[in-house]
Amino acid sequence: MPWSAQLDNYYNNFGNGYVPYFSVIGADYEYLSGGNNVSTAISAANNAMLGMVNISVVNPISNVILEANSSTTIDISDTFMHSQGVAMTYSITANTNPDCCSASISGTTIYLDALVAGGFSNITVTACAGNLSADDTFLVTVLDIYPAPLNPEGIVIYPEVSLSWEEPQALALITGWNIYRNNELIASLSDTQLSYNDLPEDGSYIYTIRTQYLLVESSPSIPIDIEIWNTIGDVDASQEIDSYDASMILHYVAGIEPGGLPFPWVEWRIERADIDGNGLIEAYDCALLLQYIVGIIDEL
Ligand SMILES: [Ca+2]
Ligand SMILES: [Ca+2]
Repeated sequence: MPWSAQLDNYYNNFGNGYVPYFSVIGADYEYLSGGNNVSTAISAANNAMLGMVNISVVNPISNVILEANSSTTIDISDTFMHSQGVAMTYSITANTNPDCCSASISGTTIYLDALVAGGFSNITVTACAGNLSADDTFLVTVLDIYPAPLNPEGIVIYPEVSLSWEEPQALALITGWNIYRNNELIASLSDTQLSYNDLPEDGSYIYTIRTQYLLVESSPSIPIDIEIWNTIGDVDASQEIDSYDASMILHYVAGIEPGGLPFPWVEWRIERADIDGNGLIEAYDCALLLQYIVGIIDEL
């Protein structure tokens, strides 16, 4: 911000009836008048200029993205400016997440140590000179180069296993996803596909998903444990046997679509509803299921 750095005494050039004045253009856009007295005007202008002495941020520090377990330095010798060129001292006055990235300063050099991937921290540097100070805050984001998929989930909608996951923040370009069932690769997907439906045989499985980065594959995601069984009696595949399953059988026998399910039922549902295994779904199957639910019989 420019302001007048020089005041000239034109007193002798003013005749009677002139009012000497000085306008000072600066941070406060002040208009100053010395009345009819030049020394008062000069004094007022000088005081205003002294009042405008400040420290400003002239080159803000850029945000940085760092790989976990890496270090870097930032030169801040051009970041701040004192309007009168007075020497300043610098310190780190805030670090919102030091567990993610530690910061220290020596002279005009900031030292950053990126620690834990997947986080960020806002770091503030303060320049001081006498009673004056100014802050500059920048963002440090810490990432892995090749992180695994985030928040993997799997649900059973018999007979399918429906898998989903989220894209991690990565320094490298993600080109796809690889699906593993019991450590065996079963599918490779494009980068835009963030879900997958598997149709395994009944059994217990551990699914993992890995991120593909061009030529590098990430470590496995958190594993997903899945059990998928064609359980006799669990007609709605809710993974438990209750009176709703018995109700579905009765609806079926009465020729009413149970729970909005269309006829004919798929083969696995018919197998689950035929409790006595005689090849037919009848009221007796419902009766057996109810006896099991209330504890009259121990097994189906
Ligand atoms: Ca059920
Ligand atoms: Ca039957």
